[in-house]
Amino acid sequence: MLTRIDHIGIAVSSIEESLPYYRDQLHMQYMGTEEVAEQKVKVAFLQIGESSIELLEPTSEDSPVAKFLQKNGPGIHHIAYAVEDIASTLKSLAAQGVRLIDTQPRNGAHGAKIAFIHPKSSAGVLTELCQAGQ
Ligand code: CMX
Repeated sequence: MLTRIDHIGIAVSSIEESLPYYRDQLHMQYMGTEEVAEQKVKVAFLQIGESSIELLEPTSEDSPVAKFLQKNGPGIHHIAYAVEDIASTLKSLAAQGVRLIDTQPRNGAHGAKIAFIHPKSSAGVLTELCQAGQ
């Protein structure tokens, strides 16, 4: 069902301040920044092999990422796995009793369809499934 690690999401209070480390010191390829208004975040993508690092900055005080930062400070927020067919993957996981946050896909960055698995089913790690946009 899963084909690779699509990205690792890292919560930051400022993309502008965090980007130089990844782009200029680690020399990851910066792919651009995009706002996902629906989820109240701005995301910057940095390519590393077949995966990427996603820096997540909240765009409002009531953003889930702002709450994460208040509670934990900056750090790893989620891991995302690429899937070919998100709807059938969600159906299969639900049938196996996996607890889902999203039973239906929502819109992610780059036109992707995404869905979150509840961390209670994934050893405390917020887990995202990600079907690439066409
Ligand atoms: N790590 C671990 N646990 C987390 C977590 C995290 N980063 N974020 C939330 N949780 C836990 C909560 O504590 C809660 O646990 P309990 O049910 O035990 O209380 C549970 O997950 C559900 O969280 P919630 O905030 O109550 O549920 P919501 O449905 O309101 O929101 C979620 C869940 C994950 C969508 C939201 O918290 C969030 O992080 N939204 C931002 C998503 C994001 O990163 N979007 C980027 C899109 C770009 C892309 O990747 O394409």
